[in-house]
Amino acid sequence: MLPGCPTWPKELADRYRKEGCWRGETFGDMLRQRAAAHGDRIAIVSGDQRMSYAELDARADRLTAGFRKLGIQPQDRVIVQLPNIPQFFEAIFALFRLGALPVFSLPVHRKSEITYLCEFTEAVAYIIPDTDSGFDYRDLAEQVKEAAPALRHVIVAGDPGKFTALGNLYADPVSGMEGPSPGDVAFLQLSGGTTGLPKLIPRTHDDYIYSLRVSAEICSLNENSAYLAVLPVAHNYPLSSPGVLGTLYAGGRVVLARGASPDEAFPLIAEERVTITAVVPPLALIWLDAAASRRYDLSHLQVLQVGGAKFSAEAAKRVSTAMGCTLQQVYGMAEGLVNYTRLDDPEEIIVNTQGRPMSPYDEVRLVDDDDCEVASGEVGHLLTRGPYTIRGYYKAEKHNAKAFTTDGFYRTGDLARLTSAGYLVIEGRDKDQINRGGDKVAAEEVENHLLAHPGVHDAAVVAMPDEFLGERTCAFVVPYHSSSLTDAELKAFLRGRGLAAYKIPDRVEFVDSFPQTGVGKVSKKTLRELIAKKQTSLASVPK
Ligand code: J2J
Repeated sequence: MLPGCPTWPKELADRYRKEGCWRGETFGDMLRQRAAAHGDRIAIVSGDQRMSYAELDARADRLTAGFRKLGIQPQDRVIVQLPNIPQFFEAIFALFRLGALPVFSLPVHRKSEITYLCEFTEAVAYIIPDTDSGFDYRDLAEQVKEAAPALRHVIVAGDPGKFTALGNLYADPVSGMEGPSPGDVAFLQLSGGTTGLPKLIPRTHDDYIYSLRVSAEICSLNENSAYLAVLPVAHNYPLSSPGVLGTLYAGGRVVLARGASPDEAFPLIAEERVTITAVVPPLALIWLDAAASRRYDLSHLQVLQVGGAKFSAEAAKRVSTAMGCTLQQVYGMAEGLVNYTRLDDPEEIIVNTQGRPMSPYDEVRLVDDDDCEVASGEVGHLLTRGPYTIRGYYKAEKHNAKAFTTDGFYRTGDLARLTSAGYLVIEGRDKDQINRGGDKVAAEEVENHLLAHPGVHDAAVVAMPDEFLGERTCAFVVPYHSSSLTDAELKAFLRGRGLAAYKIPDRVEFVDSFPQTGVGKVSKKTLRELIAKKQTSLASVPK
């Protein structure tokens, strides 16, 4: 087991095995079995390219050999920053077979995030595309290498420039290689984050495959299913709920979209006869409007999943008519627990709740500030524990003591209530995070970057309501008296530090001081109210 990864106590692990949750599978075996069962069936569609299960299996084997030749060892960490392309799958299955650990980063991450990931995980390699969406990842890699010299290899899918070409690594498969055990950590997933530095989530083969299996069952996936991946596949939601891996688990077809707009996604839904896809609420709103005016055949689409942030009931009501399919609300987290509304649930539940836990072994508690259970139907802090919810972040002992209870429940930071039918309704959040339409921004991380500016005395980042994204970010800044800071200057400063674009504050408010709570802490609640009010009064000014 990788050092620094807390795991389940023996009696619970034994129970999860005995009850058949953990079946002793690994990702490497899973692909091998699917290739044996449906070798000729198409696993991945990307543009004109169609890759069968047998091909994916063989290419992953050849890449495993290539990675090994390069010196990548079991348990080595490898940053994977690839968009929705077939090489993503070849690379991760090759790493899984080797027992090396993908560290999933998102295509939007930049120098600040990637350098941190490299350093913190002591990554030996970094896998990127050459360019994507007009951005040259080789330039980014150059900056990252300078900042993290321990990084040994930059591997490029496409034109490698001065780095190593992924395409040149495929080698003759080696036999008799001992792979990882089902209980081993398979990869590190990125947490949405609430602290200055993002936390890493260790997921084992056993626990993650269990979550895929149950998710695929709940979504009725089978060999005839086609899942359209519009969100970036490295994110936990399109990766596993049931996502691309759940689809491969079920022997279905993964269709990769390079863009999420209706003009890119709708033709794919029609041509590839897509049966299920997953979006975040702002994208759902765009699709709902577009479905009325575009004449694409969406008739094969059975399920539109919406999750990652709260989907309003008003919008939820429109899905079945506008898209001609069933809405499934998904409330999940990379740390584990995922909730789904069921496909045959009554409309009232589908529209008004964020689903119920996928597994009968998920334990969910709603508690008050003193960790005492709230009365039934009341809003409380949601705590959870179960067969696919982590017991601690990677190398984060101090933080883990706060983020988990002594009996191993994860403190989700979400405020929820349970309906009488056992469904969760998300009512808010008590974590220091802004959910920008599904993109999570840790306030403290952005504040630390702001504080690095010599003209900034203090900074507090809070959410402000937004009709489209649900929330946007507002940075309240106390400048030094002598400074003549501007909004544009601060944003440019953050960009210059290599912060991902979605973390750059949408709005900056300069103030003389911060309102305080009774105990002298910055009152973010007051700041949130302040900016919400300011927005409302601005909105009501006659034009
Ligand atoms: C309200 N808040 C939600 C929802 C997530 C499936 C689906 C989503 C994620 C994900 C995921 C929400 N309504 N429907 O990993 O497997 C907020 C909560 C939660 C946090 C987790 C999956 N769905 N959220 O979004 O790790 O605050 O995972 O704790 O990115 O998103 O974020 P993340």
